[in-house]
Amino acid sequence: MENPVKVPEWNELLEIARNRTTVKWKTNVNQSPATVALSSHLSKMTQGEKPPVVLYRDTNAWCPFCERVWLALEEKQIPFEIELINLRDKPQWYKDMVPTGRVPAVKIEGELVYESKDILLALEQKFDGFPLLPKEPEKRSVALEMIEVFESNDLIKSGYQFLFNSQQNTEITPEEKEVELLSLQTTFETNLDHFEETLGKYPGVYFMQEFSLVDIMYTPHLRRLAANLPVFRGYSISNNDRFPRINQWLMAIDQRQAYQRIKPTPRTNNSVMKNAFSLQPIYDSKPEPQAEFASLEKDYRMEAAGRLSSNYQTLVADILKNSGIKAWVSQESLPTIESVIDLYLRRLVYYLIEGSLPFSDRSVDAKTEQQNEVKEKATADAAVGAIALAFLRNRVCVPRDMSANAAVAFQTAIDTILSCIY
Ligand SMILES: N[C@@H](CCC(=O)N[C@@H](CS)C(=O)NCC(=O)O)C(=O)O
Repeated sequence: MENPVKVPEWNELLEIARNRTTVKWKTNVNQSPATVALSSHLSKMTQGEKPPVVLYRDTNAWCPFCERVWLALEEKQIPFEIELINLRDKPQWYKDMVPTGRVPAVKIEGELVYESKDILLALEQKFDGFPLLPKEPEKRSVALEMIEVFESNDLIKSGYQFLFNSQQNTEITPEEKEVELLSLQTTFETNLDHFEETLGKYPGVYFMQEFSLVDIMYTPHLRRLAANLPVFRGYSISNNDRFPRINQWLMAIDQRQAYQRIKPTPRTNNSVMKNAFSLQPIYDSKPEPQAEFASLEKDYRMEAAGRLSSNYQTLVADILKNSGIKAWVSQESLPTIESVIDLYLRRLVYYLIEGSLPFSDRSVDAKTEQQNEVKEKATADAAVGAIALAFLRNRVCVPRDMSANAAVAFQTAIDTILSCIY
């Protein structure tokens, strides 16, 4: 049966989505990543004027140190350009430019600064709008001291030791492993107790009275630990009555406006651990719950729709190559399969834009032979569509491909469409 509504073509879908979201991105077709979110404050620049800051960050947007700088730039509403550095194949010019060869680095009005802590302090010194350090001298020196001692602070180190260590040690028996894990957990919890206490020193949810660079120093690492420990160690910071202030702090950070387009999702944090660090999830663990409300926000649905539309060729090729479909189809039927995948991706985008599906994937009643053929074709197409969508659902990497809230909208939309297919 013909679909009652024709699904629009890609250029039309892209235009609608772009016009309905506030987020801006750059498209690099045939490169990875194909879309890169731009600074939220570029509109402050007049035409032809260069932003005052260039941020050099990792291509995959996994680096917690880059996240600190990116967050500070957004909090301080500084317009910036982005240069992506592929850490697996660093360009020689970058190695020549930055003595450590590491990311992040920035150029502030042409002047190079590297090391995330030094970058945060330099930004604070050069841009006084939206201050991220207390004005009052005594509090300011407390904040600066906390930033300085961060590297020697055992909290993050003990958290990562709890997450990684026993897995790397293959020589020991399961019983010894259990004892070791318990000891690592106890050390980490003692450090969390101290963190909990420190958060109580000033009124309000943050370290200092207001959100500051101290919070930014801790945010990326603490959120990664909060997302990964439940999955790989069965240990939750977020649902733990022992740490009420830490929980309030994590929630307040998560909701900050400037963080919405930058923060990774727990799911992406978990994938990085699985894929880049070969950690094994514990059998019965579940990822931390995602924020349901986000899927309803139109701006984020449009972002998901727009970034997918900017990038559809790469996605169709990726699905064909890596989902397993290709092994089951003949060379001659590849173009047909490709067009079915393309159609299902457009349906997904249409759903994100409109919030409804005016076409049905459920089988039609087949009374005649001709209807039967149509039904068989529709069912076969739906099977390909289901594989493509199920594959994509877990493929999205945040914030590299889209923001966290857009990814929640994207995954929720896929779940809805899948439930209409079978
Ligand atoms: N202390 C540095 C750490 C930066 C860092 O370790 N960056 C990693 C990525 S998460 C990196 O560039 N790794 C590549 C390399 O070391 O060559 C900072 O705070 O900026």
